[in-house]
Amino acid sequence: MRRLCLALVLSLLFVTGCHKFNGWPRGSRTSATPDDPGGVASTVGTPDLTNAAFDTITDDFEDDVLDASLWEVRTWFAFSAAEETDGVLNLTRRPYFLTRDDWIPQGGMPLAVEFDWQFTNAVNNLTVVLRSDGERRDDQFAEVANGVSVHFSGESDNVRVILEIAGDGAEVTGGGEFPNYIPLVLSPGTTYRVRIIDTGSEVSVFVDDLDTPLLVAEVDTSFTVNRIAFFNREIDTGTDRIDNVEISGLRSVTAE
Ligand SMILES: [Ca+2]
Ligand SMILES: [Ca+2]
Repeated sequence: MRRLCLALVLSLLFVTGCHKFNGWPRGSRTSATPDDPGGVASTVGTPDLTNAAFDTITDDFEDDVLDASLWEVRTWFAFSAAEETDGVLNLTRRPYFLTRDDWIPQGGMPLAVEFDWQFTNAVNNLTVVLRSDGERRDDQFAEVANGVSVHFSGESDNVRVILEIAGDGAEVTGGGEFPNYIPLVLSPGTTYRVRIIDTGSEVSVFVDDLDTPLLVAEVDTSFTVNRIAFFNREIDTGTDRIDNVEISGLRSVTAE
């Protein structure tokens, strides 16, 4: 009996030993476990303009119901949320808040995106992605895979424009004081009016002063899918509040 007990104890020790600590999983830095592995297929190419026509949409987020005719929400993590409450759109921990339709920037008909933005924690960020399929990178952060990102960093106090092709982000040369970004102090609790104009070859970013761009970035890569996505950080850094969104340009309505 004693020998049997010893064998049991030894085998238990062996089994326990097999489950030795192998380091934290890759997502542990953010406590993030993606619900979806994501895709990184590139969509570089020429957009289909067959059903595109000039249009303008607005949303003031006043009725506590997200307008499914305009928007789609993709949540990569169990804790991500995009909710229409208190008269604004609240983004928490990296949902992708996506236009349902394509908005295609063309030289003769620039795309304009405008909105009010406020964030609640000094280290939060906001990214607005143009010319995007709304797919995420296959990593633990769920940054966007494809499109042209305009990144507003409350954490680093700057604005950057980044070209993403299959998750291979490259900063785009801008026309500001610095080659790849423009410094801008961004403070939590302040409401900013943001305007982004995309001609298809140039992305101009305005904050509060809607006549003078802060940053003009040359980026002429065209994509077959041209949705617009808004998202914030995946870690728990409060909420980004978006309101009074206005988008105008060539809209290609997605079939039901
Ligand atoms: Ca609504
Ligand atoms: Ca509102």
